[in-house]
Amino acid sequence: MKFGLGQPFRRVEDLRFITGTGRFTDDIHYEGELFAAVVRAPVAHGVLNGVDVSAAREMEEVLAAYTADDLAADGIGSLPVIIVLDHVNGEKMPLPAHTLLAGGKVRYLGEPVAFVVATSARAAQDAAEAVMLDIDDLPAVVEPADALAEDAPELFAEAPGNLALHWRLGEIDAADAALDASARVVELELINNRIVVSSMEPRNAIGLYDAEAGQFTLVTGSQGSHMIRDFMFEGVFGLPADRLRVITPDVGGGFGMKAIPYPEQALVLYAARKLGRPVRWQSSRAEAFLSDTQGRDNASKAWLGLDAENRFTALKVETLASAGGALSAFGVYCPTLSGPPMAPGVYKVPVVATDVRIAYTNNAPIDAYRGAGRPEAAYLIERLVDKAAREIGIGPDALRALNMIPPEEMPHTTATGVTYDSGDFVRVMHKAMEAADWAGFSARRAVADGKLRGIGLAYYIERTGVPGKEGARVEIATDGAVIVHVGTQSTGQGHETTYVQMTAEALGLDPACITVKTGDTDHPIPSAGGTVASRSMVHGGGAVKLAAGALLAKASHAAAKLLEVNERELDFDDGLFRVPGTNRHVGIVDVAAKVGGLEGIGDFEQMIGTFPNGAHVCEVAVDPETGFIKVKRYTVVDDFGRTLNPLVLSGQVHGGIAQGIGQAMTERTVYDPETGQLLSGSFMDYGLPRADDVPFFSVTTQNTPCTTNPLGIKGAGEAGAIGAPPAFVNAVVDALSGLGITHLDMPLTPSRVWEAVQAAKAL
Ligand code: SMO
Repeated sequence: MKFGLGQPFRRVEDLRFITGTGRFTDDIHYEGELFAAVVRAPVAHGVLNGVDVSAAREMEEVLAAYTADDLAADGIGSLPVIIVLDHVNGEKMPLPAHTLLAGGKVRYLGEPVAFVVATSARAAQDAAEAVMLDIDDLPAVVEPADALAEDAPELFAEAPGNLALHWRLGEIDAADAALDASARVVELELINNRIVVSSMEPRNAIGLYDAEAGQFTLVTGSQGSHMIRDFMFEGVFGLPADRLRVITPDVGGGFGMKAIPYPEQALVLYAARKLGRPVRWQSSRAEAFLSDTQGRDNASKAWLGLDAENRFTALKVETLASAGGALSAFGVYCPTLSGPPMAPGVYKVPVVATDVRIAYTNNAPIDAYRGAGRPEAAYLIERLVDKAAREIGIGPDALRALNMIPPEEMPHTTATGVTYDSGDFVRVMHKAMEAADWAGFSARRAVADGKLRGIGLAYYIERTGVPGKEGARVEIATDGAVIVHVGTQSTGQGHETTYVQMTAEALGLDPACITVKTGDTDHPIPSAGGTVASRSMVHGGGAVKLAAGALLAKASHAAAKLLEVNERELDFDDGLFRVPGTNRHVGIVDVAAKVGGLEGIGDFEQMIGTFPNGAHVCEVAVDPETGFIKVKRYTVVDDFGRTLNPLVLSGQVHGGIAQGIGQAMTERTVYDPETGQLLSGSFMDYGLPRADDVPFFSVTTQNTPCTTNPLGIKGAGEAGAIGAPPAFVNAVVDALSGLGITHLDMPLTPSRVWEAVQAAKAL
């Protein structure tokens, strides 16, 4: 099969993107459209005595300036909290309202307080600056540990002590007992640093309202038009979801941050209804730094027990996490349901317990970021295992191999209740070590150029997918055009290519005649879950396979009639139905033309996650004089179950590694601890990795098919960002181990490394 699965088919969308002819939300314009600007809190914490919009409303070109009072008067509701859990003591977690505009108090720098609409973007911006805020400053608190301290300033009356959630997985007492009985306990405290998502295209929204039909339309960059509609609309407007159509055109990056609804998406709809004209809002980069949900931001203490034979006996983790100054839709998901179940990684650990406290803090809300909790779990266990190997004095690979779940024990249910269906971890690890020339490293380490060299190994596993359904519809029109409708949303992953490949293979068609349509709640598909948690190829792929199969069944029936044979006598290959032993045949496109078009619908359900896993090997050279780290080599071997397209797949892994190294080496959101002012509010101050910060990557696969997905696929989108931080930090710690350094917290910026080297030398 020329263009089928497994082929390095070139991305069909790239010509559009690299020639500047992509169509993003900001490229779409409507007659009579208005421009909105958001007035944002200039302080991190304060009592909002008043918002005076009178001067702004008087300005030329300005049509409206809305405050929380206006929204309340119109009965506008709050943003949703999708993940709601109980405290460990059984009490409900508090749910302070996440209003579209702040009223009464502001709780993070950049929180929206007013929404100004004018006939030009410039006029809206000028008017936003004319809105007068009367705020009494309150002390701010930006670190979860500080927020949970006795005398901390309280953000929400509903959340005493700033405790958003106290949650637990497993029995702490049992873990303590198992640790007490262990021959050795290895301890580690580490920080998973707060980072900005940095999507290439900042957020945006255009609201339209058809007063006659009472219908809203929202055009917005998102990770799934259906998700945004279903999560946000009813709760905010009190109207049934079918009154809103959401359209998502091309999107420049989401990484979890665009999976959730934002105030501005609801505000453009509100303003469009009030003003009877389209209202558009485009975030600036500065606003993105302030108001996009951010990732990670938790600190953990962990204890790993080992017996006399170095087998793991128990793992206990205590985590403090930040929620930020408002509870985002999946705000509590990452450090609870997502990360802790994956705490034991690929190892047999009989007893595992995690205690998590999430605190409200005066900074941007926290939500999903590429991996959304699983990177934290992988970072923790892979740093811990590495530290254990160093304390014992055995190779990091040897300790891992000793404790890895062997393939003959699959499926394996962890102590945290997760069932891995498949995987061959030792084999993948050894293949990666071979590809990285692990054996040759001691010679490379010996190079006498003043640099300290180190090699780091990390083995990640993650759980992909959100249990549920995904729909697809495949149509062949009478003119031969093939359209695939799916509800997942590419934000750069190349879905137009991968779904075309799947459909081309299933129907034996030329990829050039297949078009993929996504990003519209009006698409005729039975269900849609959007693109999160590396689920698109697993769930959307399953849906497309079902839909293509349904279409093929109809086509086969029709072809048998046309060829006047029993359907069972037909062969189907390369897009043709043939009667064996004769020259009678008909193409599937001709069948569609003769019967007035064909369609197939798939509604695929997968309730079990897939478990991509793999080994990352990172090699670094650290300059002890400057603290500068050069990544010399980077090697990955992944188990993605089945490769659909090796080009697209490596692209996913490359991007993930860059983001993972970014978090580990250069990225960190910095708020002033006293005032909560943002000190890293632009790319001048925030260290996004650049091309020369990373080497060429060696990325290959050693696949073991997933047994719970009909295509055998394991999700691949987040993987690179999960394996990279522990591999990188393990490598740097290895390089500095001669100085007695056993741990460094991310990001390993030159100053942090230099200071650690100086401190170690002074000892
Ligand atoms: S971080 Mo994702 O969109 O689950």
